[in-house]
Amino acid sequence: MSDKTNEQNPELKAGQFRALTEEEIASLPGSPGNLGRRGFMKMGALAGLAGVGGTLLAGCGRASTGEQPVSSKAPAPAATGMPEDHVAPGKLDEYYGFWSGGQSGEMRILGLPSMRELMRIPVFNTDFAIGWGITNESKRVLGENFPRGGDLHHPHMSQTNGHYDGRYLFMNDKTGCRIARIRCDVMRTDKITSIPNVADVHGLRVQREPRTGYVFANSEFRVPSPNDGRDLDDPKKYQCVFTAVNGDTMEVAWQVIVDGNLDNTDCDYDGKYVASTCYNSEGAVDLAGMMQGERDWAVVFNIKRIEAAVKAGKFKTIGTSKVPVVDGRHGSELTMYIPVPKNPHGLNSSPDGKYFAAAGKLSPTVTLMAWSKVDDYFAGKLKDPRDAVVAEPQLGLGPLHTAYDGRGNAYTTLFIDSQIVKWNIQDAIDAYAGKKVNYLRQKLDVAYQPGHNHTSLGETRDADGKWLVSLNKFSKDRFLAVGPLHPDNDQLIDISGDQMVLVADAPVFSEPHDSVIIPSRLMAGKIKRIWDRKDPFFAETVAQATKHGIVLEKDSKVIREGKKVFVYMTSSAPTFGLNSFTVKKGDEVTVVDTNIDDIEDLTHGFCLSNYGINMEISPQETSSVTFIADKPGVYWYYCTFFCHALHLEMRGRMLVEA
Ligand code: K7E
Ligand code: CUA
Ligand code: CA
Repeated sequence: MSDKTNEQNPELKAGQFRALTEEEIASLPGSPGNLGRRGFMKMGALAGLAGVGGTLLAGCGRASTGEQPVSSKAPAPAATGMPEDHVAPGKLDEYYGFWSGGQSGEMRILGLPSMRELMRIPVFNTDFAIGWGITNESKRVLGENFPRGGDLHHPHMSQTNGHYDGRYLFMNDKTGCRIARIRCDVMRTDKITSIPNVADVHGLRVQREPRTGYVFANSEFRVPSPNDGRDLDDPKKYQCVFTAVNGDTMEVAWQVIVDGNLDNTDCDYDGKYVASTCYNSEGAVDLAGMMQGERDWAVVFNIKRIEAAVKAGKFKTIGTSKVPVVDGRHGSELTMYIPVPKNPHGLNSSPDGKYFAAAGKLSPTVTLMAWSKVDDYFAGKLKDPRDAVVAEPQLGLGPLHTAYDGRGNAYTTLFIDSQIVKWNIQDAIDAYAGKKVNYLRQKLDVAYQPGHNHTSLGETRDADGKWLVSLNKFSKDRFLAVGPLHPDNDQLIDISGDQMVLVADAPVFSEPHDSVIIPSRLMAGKIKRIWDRKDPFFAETVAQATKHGIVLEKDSKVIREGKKVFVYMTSSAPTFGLNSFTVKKGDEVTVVDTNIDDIEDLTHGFCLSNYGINMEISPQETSSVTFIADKPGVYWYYCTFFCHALHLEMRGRMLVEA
């Protein structure tokens, strides 16, 4: 960041900015004078953008949000009877929502329409309730020297023929350059893969056709290649790669070197292409530089050609990684670069399989491109990649992400305007072709500053057009004060009628970026309520016990191998199989606990006082933990899940001899 003075706020340096006061807003040229808090939020966001680098929003004045007339008034929610999101006590939600936990590193399960949080699944984070990052079973998934946390943005469920199939959820860790997989049958993270040759993993999507298949991952940050200390301050030599991971084995299949960078990604419904937005075609390393160009691009990857190139050995490897890396920079026959305005963000395929949309972010437009034109380009029938664009509707300020209802409408979040704009795809195409049609259907105020939005089933062929969630970054005054850190506000919107209707506000902990909404009927019978004793998640622990001659369901026994001590015990409400066990200071102790209760919901815990250890052991599960008994004395272990009237009495002693 330079020392140049910020033009808007002379007392601040470039790159620094503050929200304007209400008086300052009222005095701005073109200001309606008396802005409510919504206007205030918008101006704050604008001031932030304007305050850096001096480049304002591309191609639009501050107050212009497109010449097409549209009502931004929110229709009143249903005035009579129960609210639409009411799910009575004892009743079940119609949809699951799988929610990103952002910088908390976890994934969350919500019920819709109630927006009740049902469960948190630790993924990249450590979690004391579950013992994630503590148990041996979780460390086998995380790796021994796992980072402390993660930044989870994009959860997506595996698909078969463009339908959710209930097998896995895949998600990214932006900071740790990792991809994780959650098994939907037990809702537990079962694989984490580190992506080589990248500096982050941001956008993530799954292959729809014929199935997942590939998990596609973008990296946003450009770095030297390999990033081993060379070319430190020579940004021209930095690069970025696109990654495809095999969703079955979770091994990295191939990577593609690109020009610029990669932000969000989505694929087609034919298994042929995957596309990503790039906001840094400039290859800059500062904000002003990344906003220099009026256009960046969307890059399309030709999957079949990439596979063929890898098969033919037309690849290199980078550094110590063995992953095949092909060159997809300009001029390559593997890729297509479609110019789009300016610093695009979200990339979203329409559920009819025909189009993909890049949201303009710094341009008030969304660029709609046709997969059929991509076919034409790779067949040599389309010369100018820009001719793949079939519509470029002007929607409002700060378009970030687009969702679809399966009835021909698209819903785009406007970060700066704090609105969802509903627009009609065919009308936008007709308008682009020169017809006089109004493609705008409605603008709905949301509170405030939406990032992603998501429609029920909207990323599959089954888009049902019932619900839309707007994942808003700011909640400001919508909830009781809880300190300077505010919750985000995820709003539920009914889109089943002609007009969007705001139904509920749901506070959420930082920071959901994305979510998927899946009918509960689709998951019926797929989610286990009790562990299977043969489950692979703890199979390695079972194998080790078998070597010791232990039957985990029956035996509670201590086995010593030199300085290694294995403590096997059962848990059955309200007792541990061992009342006490004795070890020596310095021993490496492994406690293996098996919950032999087979009653649904009867979970036990094993918590060892003053050793920083807790683990969850659900019915028929085995959990284990290994630690050094480095402190002599008496240490109680106790059950942490209230399992029985005598739950508090469910405890025992570890005696550590000096
Ligand atoms: Cu828009 Cu990481 Cu999908 Cu956040 S990204 S909003
Ligand atoms: Cu077992 Cu509480
Ligand atoms: Ca740019």
